[in-house]
Amino acid sequence: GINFDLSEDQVNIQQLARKFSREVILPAAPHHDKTGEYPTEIIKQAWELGLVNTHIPAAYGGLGLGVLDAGLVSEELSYGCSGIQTAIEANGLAEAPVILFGNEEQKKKYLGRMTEEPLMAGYCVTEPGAGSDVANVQTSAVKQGDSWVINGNKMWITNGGKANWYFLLARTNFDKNSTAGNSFTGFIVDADSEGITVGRKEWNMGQRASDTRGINFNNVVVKESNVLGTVGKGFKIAMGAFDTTRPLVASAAVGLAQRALDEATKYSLERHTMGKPISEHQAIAFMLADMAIGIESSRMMVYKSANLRDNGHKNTYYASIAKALASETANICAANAVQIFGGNGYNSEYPVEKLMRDAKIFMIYEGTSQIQRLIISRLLIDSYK
Ligand code: CO8
Ligand code: FAD
Repeated sequence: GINFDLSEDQVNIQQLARKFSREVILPAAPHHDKTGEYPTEIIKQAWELGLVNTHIPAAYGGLGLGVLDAGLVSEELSYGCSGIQTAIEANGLAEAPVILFGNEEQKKKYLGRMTEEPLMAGYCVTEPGAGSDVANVQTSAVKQGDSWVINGNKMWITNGGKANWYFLLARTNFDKNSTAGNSFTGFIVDADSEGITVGRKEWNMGQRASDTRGINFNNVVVKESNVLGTVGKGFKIAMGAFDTTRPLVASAAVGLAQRALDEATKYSLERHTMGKPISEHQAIAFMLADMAIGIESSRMMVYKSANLRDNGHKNTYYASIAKALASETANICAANAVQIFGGNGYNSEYPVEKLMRDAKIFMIYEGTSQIQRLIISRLLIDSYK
């Protein structure tokens, strides 16, 4: 039956992540936001505590945590700084295809090294001309002897300039009549391969601690042994990863939303107008209530979508609902927090303007809100046919 209690292990990892986030990440967040400096030292500390690469199975040196466990961690890390959390969780996204579709040798080599040293990884799917429309990816991989030669440009790659290796999606079937499900192949590419040029760090609206870059692949040679799964079946590999990671993006959005609610509630108790704390003006109290409604329902959708995945059920529909709901809730909560802080909310000496800038990307990366609705509506309508 349904049980909303977390296990003792889950409470423990949640507490560990909470303590680390509030004591280490949160105080450092403004510095990384202002400078864009990559949080190498913080990631190293998080890695030592087991808060990075949480889903790598025990056989390859990891903790082998489930999606729900990882969601508890990502919510807490994001509470401190969603930019730092994104840098950390981008590893999980790059690793997901390898965990799901890699062979023993690939897992040992590429997952194993992530648990031996605090390395980063990146997921290279998006291109300058293909973001939502993954089926339009143009990067090509052509077989030559027992290797593949990769050419193309990827864009907006998180950890782009920090990664040790990339998951990369490339077109391998050039027949115009071939379907998306048969046209692409997933590769593991070592980041120091000859022919890779990493672009500048992009200066984004928010989540500035995270490293986002374009990457050019020019005649990059990848061995056959680095093909993930079956040649031609990469689209499903790239999509399959999202069933694990979209609940985690949603949980990070919940973490940001919770931070906004905490900051706004505390401020509303301190700030007085018209002879009373602003929390006693119903207009403010109801904004707080709306934030709580959004956060509690988003968190439940995170738990549900993660729990289904952990129990081996198809969760695409719920992962998209969780992602759309939580990312939009985070934006409403951050905007409400700025409103509740008044003029102070608009100023960078206070924490909430950063939350508002950081929140927007949750509605864009790992599939925009429109793409989540496309996935949800397709599955919904199909279920009525
Ligand atoms: N699982 C398995 N297979 C799937 C899935 C799935 N979830 N979804 C689709 N497929 C299969 C289909 O069954 C179909 O197979 P077949 O050809 O055999 O019938 C094939 O894939 C093609 O599917 P569609 O016909 O549905 O393909 P469409 O071209 O219509 O488009 C989408 C599908 C849903 C629009 C897809 O292109 C999509 O998801 N777009 C959004 C892309 C996206 O989310 N990009 C995110 C990039 S990563 C990122 O942003 C990282 C953020 C930073 C890191 C954050 C830290 C966590
Ligand atoms: P477009 O696809 O051009 O969309 C433009 C607008 O049109 C959006 O509002 C979209 O919702 C809407 N739209 C598009 N198609 C439809 C449709 N069929 N129906 C309705 N509306 C539609 N990608 C990676 O591969 N790896 C990463 O690590 C990564 N990290 C990122 C980090 C950051 C900071 C950013 C900004 C992006 C990152 N991305 C990454 C890319 C991200 O996933 C894409 O930006 C996103 O999927 C949207 O693609 P796009 O930018 O090409 O927008």
